[in-house]
Amino acid sequence: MGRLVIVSNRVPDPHELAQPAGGLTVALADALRSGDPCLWFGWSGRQMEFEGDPAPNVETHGSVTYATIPLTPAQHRGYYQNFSNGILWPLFHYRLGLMSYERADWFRYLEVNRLFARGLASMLEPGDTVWIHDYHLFPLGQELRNLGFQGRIGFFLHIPLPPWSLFRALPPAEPILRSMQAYDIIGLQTEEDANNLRGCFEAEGLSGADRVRPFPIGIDPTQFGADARLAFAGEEVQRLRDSVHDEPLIIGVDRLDYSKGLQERFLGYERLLTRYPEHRRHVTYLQVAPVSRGEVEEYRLLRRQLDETIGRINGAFAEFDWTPIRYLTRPVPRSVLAGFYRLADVALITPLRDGMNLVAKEYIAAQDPDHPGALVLSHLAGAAPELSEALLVNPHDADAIADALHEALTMNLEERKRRWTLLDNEVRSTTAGSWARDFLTALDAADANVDGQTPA
Ligand code: ADQ
Repeated sequence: MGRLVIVSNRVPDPHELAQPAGGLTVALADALRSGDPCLWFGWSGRQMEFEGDPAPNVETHGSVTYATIPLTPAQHRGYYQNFSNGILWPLFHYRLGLMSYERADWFRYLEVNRLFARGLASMLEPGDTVWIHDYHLFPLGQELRNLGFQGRIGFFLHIPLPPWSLFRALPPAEPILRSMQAYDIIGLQTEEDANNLRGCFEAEGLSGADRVRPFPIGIDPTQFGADARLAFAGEEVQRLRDSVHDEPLIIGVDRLDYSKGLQERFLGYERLLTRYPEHRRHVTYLQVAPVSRGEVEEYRLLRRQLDETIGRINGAFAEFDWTPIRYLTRPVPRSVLAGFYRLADVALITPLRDGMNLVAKEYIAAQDPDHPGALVLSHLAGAAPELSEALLVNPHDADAIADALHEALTMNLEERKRRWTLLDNEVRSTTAGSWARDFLTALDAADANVDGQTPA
């Protein structure tokens, strides 16, 4: 049997794999623990000038071999900052107005995908199964086919995929969709995303709709629950608990990203304080939002906007002994966050669009079954169809957020338990491990797809 070969833009630090930090690594860690030989290929995170193709840096830890290559500063800017995060990310999160397209960036994106393909092809063996992740690497499968690789190649998209009416605004829409014909299986987070991709293929007259399937990603709820119980007894949770004096705590945890709806969320919380003044001087909202992609202009602007909004709300509503919003842009270790989730009475998670949103699932897994908190969740998160027993809100509607927060803060224990039990069953039914296994089983069962053509 051949190896599993995982390709993603970033490769986790092998020393941190026992305590992985990002959504993708968390989910894949389970698949890797099986002990079968695996190769993980991607960018090293380093930028340097080089001539010709850089040789991959190879390190083996247990059954996993990590192979990484550097990028030049120009490649990093064009492929990663501009095309992936300045063009694909906003468009795929339905924010066409934030997309700033330059053809030169598309060429860099292709150049890096070809660089990845050449670096990886030199390490591939005939029986290998390749699993490519996310929007940075759409054309990689086709580039591997062009170099003669005939084994199975699967692709999973972690972010939403917009309908054709939006997708077609991307100047290289056609070559990107065409390159996806090289995949034997294409996984998306939700049925809606899968339907959108099928619609794009159809609009371009491409086959491949039968290879598109939803595979909603999950977490490891048993492990996360154990982490939460441990952290709950720790010093940080004790300090947080002492600081709120048995008053209600609302928590939000997101990367500082415009897709997460933070500005709208703060306005929704402000509306709560205006329309339900009984919560003033009692409730505390803790938002953890570590800075992300700080080199992209749009993210710097967002950070300034949030600083101003929070300053204004705190200035208007605070008392000398009470602050309505606590805001951290420093990262908090996941092991501590898990305890904060368990302590919080309400989680407020209102992305304007989100592929899945693992924080929502982590909050559920962290709860005490005897005293669970309530989840307020955007109906535009990929997690919403599964987590339908949450208080679902439209994240653009400040009054809807205020009403849902009030309902969450005043919900009786019986109703909280009823909803949480159903939510917990959902979170346990699709885990990180089952997600990876389901995808790989489907990929294994797919007809091998040579030269991007489905066999007749
Ligand atoms: P993200 O946009 O990063 O992921 P999300 O799924 O919520 O969004 O979070 C990923 C992980 O990062 C979670 O495990 C969370 O605990 C951690 N994290 C988030 N904020 C943190 C913070 N402030 N401090 C420490 N850790 C934090 C992308 C897509 C999502 C999709 C995932 C997985 O955008 O829609 O769910 O990939 O496919």
